[in-house]
Amino acid sequence: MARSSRSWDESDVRIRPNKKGSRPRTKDRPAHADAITGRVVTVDRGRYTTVVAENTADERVVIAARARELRRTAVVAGDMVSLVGDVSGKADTLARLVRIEERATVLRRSADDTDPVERVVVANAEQLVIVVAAADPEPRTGFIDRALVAAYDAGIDPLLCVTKTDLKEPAGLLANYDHLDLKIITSGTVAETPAAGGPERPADAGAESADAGAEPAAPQLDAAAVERLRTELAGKVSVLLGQSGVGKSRMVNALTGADRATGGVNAVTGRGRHTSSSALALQLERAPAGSWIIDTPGIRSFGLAHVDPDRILQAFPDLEPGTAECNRGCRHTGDAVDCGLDSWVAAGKAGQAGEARLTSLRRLLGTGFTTTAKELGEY
Ligand SMILES: Nc1nc2c(ncn2[C@@H]2O[C@H](COP(=O)(O)OP(=O)(O)OP(=O)(O)O)[C@@H](O)[C@H]2O)c(=O)[nH]1
Ligand SMILES: [Mg+2]
Ligand SMILES: [Zn+2]
Repeated sequence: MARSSRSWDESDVRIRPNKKGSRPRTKDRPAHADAITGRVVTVDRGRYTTVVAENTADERVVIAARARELRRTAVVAGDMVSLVGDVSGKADTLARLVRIEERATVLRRSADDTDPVERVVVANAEQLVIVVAAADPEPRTGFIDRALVAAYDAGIDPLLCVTKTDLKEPAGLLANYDHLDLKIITSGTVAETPAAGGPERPADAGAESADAGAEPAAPQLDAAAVERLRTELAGKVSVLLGQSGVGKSRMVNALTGADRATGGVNAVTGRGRHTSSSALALQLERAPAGSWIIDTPGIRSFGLAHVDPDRILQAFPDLEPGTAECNRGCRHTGDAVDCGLDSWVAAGKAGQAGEARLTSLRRLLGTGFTTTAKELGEY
């Protein structure tokens, strides 16, 4: 996939202007009856890397450029597209991407809650894996709650994956979600000690190398956790989303056998280094056909400018029933009079975390819904 297509540029695929000076009519355009379907796995400077003939002997990577008529349309990882022209996938060939198939789902976010420009993160994902680290960087429930709203709004099933449990016990964080029907997978590294079932040494391996004082092997991701996640991802298209440095790419490598770069976390700022710079879809290893995982670059904030406030409430199923007692027109914000959510939470109906959950909901509902990017950074 690391093929170079530098010898091509946009002008090679541009449709010549119509000599009569009028726009070509639809019926004059090729119908593209011979088009084949590809799955966009990554996008880089106007080049779309697709996989065609998936799971057949002909499966191959085809690089494509967008046809001129699509130049205003965002094509993202996960899109299914129609390709024409040279679809051989041979070195230095370039196919033409002429159509985006209808998307089953669209995961969107905006830079902040006031930014009217929504970005499509990925298309056709069936599952959103919200990745947070138990520590380094510190987890933020606000981020998780926002991602849950975005998943709910997009009709995508959420799953919470908490990494780096070797650094910190995640119980406190997870208590927030006790009252939610949310699938949670925890993962961490384990130091591989010879006694812990590593490959057996030959009897003549020598006394020094078997010495307990030998250099311990680098900690590996806990294989059982990776397998639990693999089971959840099997047969679906999933996207991993989370802040930089939480371990998305490391997990993707473990699941796919890929060799994505992974980076550290800055000791001063506690933030990741934004190691991954574009979304990339990869096929899961040891899983049925159609099991894809999309690794994405770390994001700092999850703006929800595009989400209707009513849908935000619905993404809090532990609280939502409490609004039955509200006055008509109640907006359930902190300044609302006699909001049913207060008594619902006070009566313990949303569990021990009810208070914190209500605070989180109200932060999202805001007063006028004008959270800025700077405030989002606090989540
Ligand atoms: N201790 C510990 N470190 C981990 C774990 N998972 C990942 N890491 C480390 O965390 C660092 C960041 O991991 P990445 O996989 O690059 O994180 P990312 O989420 O892909 O980051 P971006 O690409 O910047 O968004 C790397 O040094 C990983 O080795 C874990 O379970 N425990
Ligand atoms: Mg990464
Ligand atoms: Zn209310």
